[in-house]
Amino acid sequence: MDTPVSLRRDGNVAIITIDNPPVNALRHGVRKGIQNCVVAARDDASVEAIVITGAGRTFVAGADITEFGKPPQPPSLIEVIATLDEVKKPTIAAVHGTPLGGGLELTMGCHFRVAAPSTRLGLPEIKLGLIPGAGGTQRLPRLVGLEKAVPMILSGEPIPAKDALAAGLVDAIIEGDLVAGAVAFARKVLAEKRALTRVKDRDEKLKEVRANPAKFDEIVAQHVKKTRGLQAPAAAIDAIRLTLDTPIDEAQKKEREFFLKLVGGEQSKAQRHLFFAERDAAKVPGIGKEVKPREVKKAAVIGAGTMGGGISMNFANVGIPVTIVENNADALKRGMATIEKNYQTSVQRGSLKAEDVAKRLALFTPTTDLGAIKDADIVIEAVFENMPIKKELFAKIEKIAKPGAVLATNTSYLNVDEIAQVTHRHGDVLGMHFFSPANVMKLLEIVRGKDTAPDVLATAMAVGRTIRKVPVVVGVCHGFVGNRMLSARGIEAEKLLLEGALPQDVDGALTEFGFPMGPFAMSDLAGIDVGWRSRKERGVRNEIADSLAEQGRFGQKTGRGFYLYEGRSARPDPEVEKLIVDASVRLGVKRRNVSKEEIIERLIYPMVNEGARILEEGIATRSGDIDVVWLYGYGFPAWRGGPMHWADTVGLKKIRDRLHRLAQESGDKRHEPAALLNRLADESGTFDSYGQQKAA
Ligand code: T1G
Repeated sequence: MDTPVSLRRDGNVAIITIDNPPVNALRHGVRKGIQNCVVAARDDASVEAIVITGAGRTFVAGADITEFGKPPQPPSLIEVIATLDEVKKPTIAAVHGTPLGGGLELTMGCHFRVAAPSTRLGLPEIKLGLIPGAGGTQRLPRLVGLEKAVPMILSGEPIPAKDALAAGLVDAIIEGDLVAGAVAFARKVLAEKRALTRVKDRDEKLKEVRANPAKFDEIVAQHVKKTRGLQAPAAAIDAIRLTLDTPIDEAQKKEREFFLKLVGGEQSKAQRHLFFAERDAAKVPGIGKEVKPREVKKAAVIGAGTMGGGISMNFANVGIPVTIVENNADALKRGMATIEKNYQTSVQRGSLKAEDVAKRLALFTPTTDLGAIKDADIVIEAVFENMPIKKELFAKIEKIAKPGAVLATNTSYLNVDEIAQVTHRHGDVLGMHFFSPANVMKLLEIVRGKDTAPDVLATAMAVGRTIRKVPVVVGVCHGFVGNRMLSARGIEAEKLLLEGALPQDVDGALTEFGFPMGPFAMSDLAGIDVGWRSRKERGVRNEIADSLAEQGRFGQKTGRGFYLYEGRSARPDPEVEKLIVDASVRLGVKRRNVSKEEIIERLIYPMVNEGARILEEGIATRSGDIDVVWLYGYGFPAWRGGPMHWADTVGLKKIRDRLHRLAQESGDKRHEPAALLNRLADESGTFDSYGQQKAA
């Protein structure tokens, strides 16, 4: 018998407890259970008040996302809340953990909300490409006002209990036993004969904006971000606007229409795919709960350059002491100055308090003595991307580092197994590939070497989560997952320039697609010279990028690259256009018109093809892992779900056929469809179904 909801009594108070681990999601059985219990308590004359609470680590964290897209089963959440609305006895929601989405909406069917001190309350639907669909856009503004509700709904970010109390979202903070406190609160309401005003009937906080509707647009303007093609933010604004002039029952119907349109749309499907893909990425084959991570209380980072400095900040930001090593005092001084400057920038932006900067800087031990890493639990090397230099350093590190220390390299391309070979503790070595700026970018590619010990991998994953990164485990190959696919895109981008496109055409098509920036603007930001030097080492040439570098055009840092720069603003440069046209002539390439569609196909299809090879080789466990890498490491638009999910929506047969034609037209073997892509295209399969088959 499925009984995720129970009803018990504490004298004249009925207590309804939702118990559906892990996060009390509102699946069908839960909604039905709540409905039945509310009706039972409502109709029991001996019950004078009702408390609704959740068992386990959190109150209801929302609707059950896995049920979206499936046939609806009554009662819906709206029906459950409507039942609550009609209860003439005090109803109190007692919340802890993260009452989110439908969970918070459920509480807004109650007369009162009380919360444990550490509770975080919010409506995160926008992160799933949705809007609140059970009254949230109408009821939250009635409780906290539009100034507070608009940013909560548009950002999807939760607020802490004390802010919720101040805003009127909760009526009391309960220290100690939450349910006992809620029952006492209920009895106080009864004793004081407090008015039982339904949330849906509370308009006082809407009066000011209703009197001056233009104020609503001002509020929205303050909080609406650049949405680059996202549908949910506009729908959320349209729904919230209904609070100004539409009776709530009618407004909730409209909200529901907006919600249903989004839930059936590609964008929300893509963002829901990423929600689960991010959680699946944390599940590493062969690393079950029985594999215990090693304890990490002290970290050491070798190299205080851009990457080393950013990596070190991650540890200090979460209170872990970090030794940062440079091979000379000047470089160390520069590195520490950059770290301090980064912190001061956060203070100016208001995302950090001045006293926190001092606390964090106090956790740094800057030194030029490599010996100082001797008592670190994890050592991360972030020196120049050069194999001989890294090998020489690892040979030294392993002689100093204490037994059991995890030895990680931040290489972005090189062979981690080859680096491990210079040590006598291969099992302790792996890659931890951070992305620049390392103190900001959330992605962490954890490179599993062929001898990396399971508990070392588990330690790196745990450290990754502790420093608030999204860790994804990848195998050893050139460029791992992200950079390997990026190279496939980069080669094609250069070819498109030779064939007729200009940097602004290619970047324009990609930003229109949803990326924050295109390959050439990105190259100018990272520095054209970085790729140029590594290509020179490998004896390969990108005709246009290298010609620019040879002219000292390194990008933003020299004020000119693929674009001309005034500060950060870029504009096309006729000199670059001439350089490109001359290169086409020099290489005998006849220039032609290149459409946006072709640009997108030529940039992303080869990435997908490389992604398929990466899956075949087992460098990535699931296609979802690749999507998470591209979301958090390269700005792939979330509403497209990542390159592999997007490919599934385009259709693998179409992509395979286009790549095949491209291979024939260009003679470039790289475009020959990967075996996996061929197979899935022939079977009308998807990368997602391939992942499920493998997981089964
Ligand atoms: N539905 C189904 N499964 C869920 C879920 C949900 N809402 N939330 C979490 N899970 C699963 C998750 O996949 C994982 O499974 C396990 O629970 C633990 O999650 C009508 C339409 C609550 C802050 O968007 O943000 O309500 O991997 O690893 O880090 O208006 O989960 O173990 O098999 O993330 O402690 C709105 C989503 C839904 C909140 C906990 N709610 N969840 O974080 O654990 S839309 C949300 C979270 C809605 C209404 C609308 C987080 C968390 P597995 P976890 P965590």
